[in-house]
Amino acid sequence: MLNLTGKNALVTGIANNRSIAWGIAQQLHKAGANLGITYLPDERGKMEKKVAELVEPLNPSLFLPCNVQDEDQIKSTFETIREQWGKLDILIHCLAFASKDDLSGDFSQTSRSGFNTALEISTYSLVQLSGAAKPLMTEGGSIVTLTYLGGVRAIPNYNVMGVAKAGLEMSVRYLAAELGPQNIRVNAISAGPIRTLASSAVGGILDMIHHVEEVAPLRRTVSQLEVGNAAAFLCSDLSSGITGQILYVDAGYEIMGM
Ligand code: NAD
Ligand code: 0WE
Repeated sequence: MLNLTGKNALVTGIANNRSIAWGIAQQLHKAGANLGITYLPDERGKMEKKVAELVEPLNPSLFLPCNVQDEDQIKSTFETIREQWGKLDILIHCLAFASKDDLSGDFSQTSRSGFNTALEISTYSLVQLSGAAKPLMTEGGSIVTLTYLGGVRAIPNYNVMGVAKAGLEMSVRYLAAELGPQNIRVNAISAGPIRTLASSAVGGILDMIHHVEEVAPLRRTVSQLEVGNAAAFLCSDLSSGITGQILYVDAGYEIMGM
């Protein structure tokens, strides 16, 4: 049923074995997709080594550095895809960043540079990567990004990231409208809180997780692999009629009023 054999999938946002992108990569691999993995390079090459070791069992046919703040790295990533693969079917956008200073305290005190950085890395990067992917998705395609309820409701301390996610969700709709005629679908998964590198650095994340465990209809949080399964669905022909949507994978938390 869920079959991604013959599909070329680029997965961004793997930092370690807790990354949501790692859960997605595993499920895409399980469904038979051919993987390309990008990582955020650092000066000492530590990230490259760590991510390379982690993803080795998935036999990625491409493994490339891609800092979305660097136009040249994006260009060469898609140039390599064109040369090595010829076509791209699936793009997973699974990255976000805001300065830690801007993820607590008063939202009104967000600096201009902090605001710009958060929206550049967390929001504009989807537009940028989708624009680069478009000419390579010659047989149609599926683009999936990750969002959070803090883009729709005011969640304490999410602050500038909430504005970034609101922009991301609207970008999904405009991209879906533009790319639909080329049979490229664009959707977002709104995941409930999960302990990852990004979320663990946030004060109070454990309290939020305990709150979800008490209130969500399923009385638990979700796992990276559950998000991965939803992503595999959105990348497969099983979801061929779905585009421009925000799919909540949050154990039902979003429907609750109290
Ligand atoms: P993570 O830290 O594992 O992933 C974030 C990734 O962003 C890392 O791989 C990091 O290298 C990458 N990144 C940061 N700046 C970058 C740049 N300039 N260029 C390229 N890559 C860059 O954390 P995660 O929780 O798996 O986050 C993945 C996505 O899921 C994010 O969009 C996040 O907002 C979203 N999300 C997370 C949760 C949660 O509770 N963890 C919930 C809903 C949505
Ligand atoms: O999108 C996210 C995480 C986003 C994030 C986290 C960090 C921490 C480390 C972006 N940038 C950074 N920068 C850092 O330096 N989530 C949905 C997880 C998350 O983050 C929160 C949350 C939740 C949930 C921040 C405040 C409140 C709740």
